[in-house]
Amino acid sequence: MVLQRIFRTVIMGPPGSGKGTVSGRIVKRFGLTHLSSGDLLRANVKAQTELGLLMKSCIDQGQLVPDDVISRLILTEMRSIEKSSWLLDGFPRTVAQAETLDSVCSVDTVINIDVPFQTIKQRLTSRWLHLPSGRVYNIDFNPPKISGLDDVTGEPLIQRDDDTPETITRRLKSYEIQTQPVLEYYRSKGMLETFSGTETNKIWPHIQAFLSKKLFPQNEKVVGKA
Ligand code: G5P
Ligand code: MG
Repeated sequence: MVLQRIFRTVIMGPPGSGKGTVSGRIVKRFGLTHLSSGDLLRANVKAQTELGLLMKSCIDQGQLVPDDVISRLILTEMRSIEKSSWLLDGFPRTVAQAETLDSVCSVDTVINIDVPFQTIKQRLTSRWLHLPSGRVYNIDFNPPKISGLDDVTGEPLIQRDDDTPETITRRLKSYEIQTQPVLEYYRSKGMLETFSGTETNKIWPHIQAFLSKKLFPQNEKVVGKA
């Protein structure tokens, strides 16, 4: 199915709520271009760019990087996909970032994945990542076909330096203090759509149905009097 117009969506949720996992499904199902602030930062750390070297300790300690740094990085990347429908994952994370985003484009909808913190802690310590693509695995939920290797490329998987129990606690705290106000920001604008649960496989059909309706309203059956 071809989209009739450009569609811009943001996916939010606490660390480990499944933003990356659900984004992968949205990309596959709806063909949106995925832009993840965390993946971008990790690529900079891996490539040892000046920005990556400066931000590594911030990320490893579970703190947010400064608003101006991440905003510049994301807005630069967004320029190369401005003619595509996209899905922003991990940005905005503060009200200041949300205002910056608003100043350059209009977002159609904000998907909020709401998963209890207790569920998250268990998940993140068993997460494995394919760094170049951002593909995520989990020993319990979606293990790779061959242990330690990416299903698509066969390249080695890594564990993130910020997936230790202490850093996960700090990331959740920073989410509560700095990111939850962003949910309120979008809620007050009538843009927030929240999906709650403890299992991605149960949440996903609802997100899929919601996006189908938003992206292809013409396919919705008209129910009414004959
Ligand atoms: P990131 O990279 O944006 P977070 O902390 O927001 O990191 P994270 O950890 O990437 O979010 P996620 O994408 O929400 O989590 O979750 P995921 O990877 O899909 O799923 C987590 C695990 O659970 C995986 O192993 C997956 O397989 C498994 N899983 C999924 N569903 C289920 C399920 O139903 N059951 C089970 N059992 N498992 C499941 O940001 C990282 C850092 O970068 C900086 C900050 O320092 C941040 O801490 N940063 C920013 N700083 C400032 N501003 C910004 N905008 C920034 N963006 C990034
Ligand atoms: Mg992620």
